[in-house]
Amino acid sequence: MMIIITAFERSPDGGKGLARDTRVRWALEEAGQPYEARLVSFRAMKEAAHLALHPFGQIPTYEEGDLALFETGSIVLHIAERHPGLLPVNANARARAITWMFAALNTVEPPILELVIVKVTEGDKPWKNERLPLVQDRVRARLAQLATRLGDADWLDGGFSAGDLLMVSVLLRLRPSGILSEFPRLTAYVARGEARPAYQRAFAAQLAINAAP
Ligand SMILES: N[C@@H](CCC(=O)N[C@@H](CS)C(=O)NCC(=O)O)C(=O)O
Repeated sequence: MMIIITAFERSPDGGKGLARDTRVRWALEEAGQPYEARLVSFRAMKEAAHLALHPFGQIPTYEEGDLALFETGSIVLHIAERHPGLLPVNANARARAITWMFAALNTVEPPILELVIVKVTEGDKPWKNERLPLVQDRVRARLAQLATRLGDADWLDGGFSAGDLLMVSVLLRLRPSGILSEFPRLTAYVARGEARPAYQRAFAAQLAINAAP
């Protein structure tokens, strides 16, 4: 059964891999699963056909036969549970890897999203300049904790897992801010993720769409 995901017809980042379909593509590439991407415009994302798949009118979605999923955490977990390579076999190690998936999305991603909101969505508001340093410091605090836990290890808990896949994906969104480069261990961690052949294929696939005339 062919897997179909949705992605932006035109990604706001112009194809730098920051749209969230990249993390789903990456998981599918790690799992060796072929897929097709159905591209949606911003208008189509808010129309009934897409809302039936994604109640919040966003990308990505994931369809496989009669299964339809939304939310990248759920989609990556679904892929990781069905195919080897993204979750350890040992039950406790698997539970810890899933914990890192939640940590990426529930603890590390929210302050990073706040930063995007202050800079972009609320970029013209009078409070921007007062709020920005507060949000930047909240991001730095989280990154410092994460860098301490990572230490000199390559990955968060043993071998590469879906936890790392989501954590690297979340951290990548920080790169344009320059904050990531304040944390050499995390910079190297993200670079290790990006160097994975599966990531490179995922990145190239989304870039090809956005580079098309
Ligand atoms: N928590 C969701 C977030 C999905 C999300 O924010 N998608 C963005 C693209 S990266 C989107 O569709 N934005 C357009 C919109 O919200 O209208 C997930 O992880 O799947």
